[in-house]
Amino acid sequence: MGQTSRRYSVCLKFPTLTDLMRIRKGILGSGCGGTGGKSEGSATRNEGVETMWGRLTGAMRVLPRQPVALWNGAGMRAMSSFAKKPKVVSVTGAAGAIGYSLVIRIASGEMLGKDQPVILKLIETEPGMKPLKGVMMELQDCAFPLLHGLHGTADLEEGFGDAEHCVLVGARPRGPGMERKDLMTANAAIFETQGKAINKAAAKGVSVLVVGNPANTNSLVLAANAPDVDSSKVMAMMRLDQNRAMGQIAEKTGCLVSDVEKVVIWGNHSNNQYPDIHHATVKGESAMKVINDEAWMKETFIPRVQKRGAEIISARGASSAASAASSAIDHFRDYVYGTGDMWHSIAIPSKGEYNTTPGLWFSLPRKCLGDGKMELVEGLTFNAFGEEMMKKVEKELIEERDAVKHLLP
Ligand code: NAX
Repeated sequence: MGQTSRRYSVCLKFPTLTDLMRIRKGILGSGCGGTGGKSEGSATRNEGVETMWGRLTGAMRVLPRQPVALWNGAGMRAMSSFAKKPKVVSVTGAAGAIGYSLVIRIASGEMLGKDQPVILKLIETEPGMKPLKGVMMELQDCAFPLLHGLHGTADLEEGFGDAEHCVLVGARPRGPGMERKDLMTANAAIFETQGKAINKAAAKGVSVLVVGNPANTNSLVLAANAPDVDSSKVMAMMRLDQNRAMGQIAEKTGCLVSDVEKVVIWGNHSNNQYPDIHHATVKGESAMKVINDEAWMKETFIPRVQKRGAEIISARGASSAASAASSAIDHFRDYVYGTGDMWHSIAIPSKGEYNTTPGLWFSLPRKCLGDGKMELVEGLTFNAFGEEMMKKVEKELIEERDAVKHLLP
């Protein structure tokens, strides 16, 4: 990716009394931090996006400071939106299909809570800068009170600067005649560079969610190139697979998705993953007993979850975007706020649990305890079919790791 200093930004800060008086008089309307600004009326069409965002600075300054009703994942409560320090969230591939859906939801407070201001740093390739401008304009037009800063850049260190959470969506799509292996090498190289930049520029304690495929092996490459980042905070997204599996079980049993618990996606975000319902419950009853249809599980459910991405492409003519963005939101919200005894499939480096090869980003069931703390669900057993599925997906992850060995320092 071209490393340039090209960037766009919106700086939002709280108004002082003097600012408010000047805004009222129409003499403050553009420029970060309110210095040297033009009035809104004086900006012309050709002054560019920076100037338009400068206008936003003035507009948004007068918005907050009002108590608002908030939802923070634990329930409704009233609180000033200024109670918390803004968190920096960096998103790569922000102008792509998933990114477009994702950044709006982050800025609206769905990921980190409706009382948590955010500063968004959006990272794109050079060709992605133009559509990114458009995405940023839309973010501006949403007038989210929680959006306290907005920056767009192709420069990695700038984009990851002080990031507390990173959602890495940007990756190359598979081109004509490109083998999976070629795509893997091309994308893994992106994550090597991004790992180095995160290591250098992100905040201490940064947590990273890798969405770009192959997500599990990209996570491995990223963590290997970010030695100062806690590798257990580098996670490959499996939540979409989990949500897909829950949706299928809800449909099959005629229940609500919220009635379905303890579904596990073992292994990789790929066609070889093992969506496992042996421990799952529907309204507290064993899903295996409620469904009572092993053939459906093996011949319909598992392949459907594994290949859901392709099914969506053939129906929609485009890959899953809104559901992937929604799953990234679910993942981070639950990771930050915790969900008690609920199980989530999350891929972080294996320590050999469930006889998996240490160091692979092998998805296992975990409980989210809040503040990024997780606990492995232990003691689950497999039948012969499950053992075979586990071996198959582990073999795939080992092959992927071996294909990117040259990128592991
Ligand atoms: P798009 O092609 O619509 O968007 C990708 C965006 O990333 C583009 O705007 C592109 O300019 C940007 N980009 C490419 N390289 C970049 C780099 N080095 N730095 C910053 N930005 C970069 O793809 P989209 O549908 O948004 O999918 C993005 C990725 O998510 C793909 O790798 C896709 O395979 C993966 N997915 C992962 C899922 C998961 O569950 N883990 C599910 C959905 C999705 O398939």
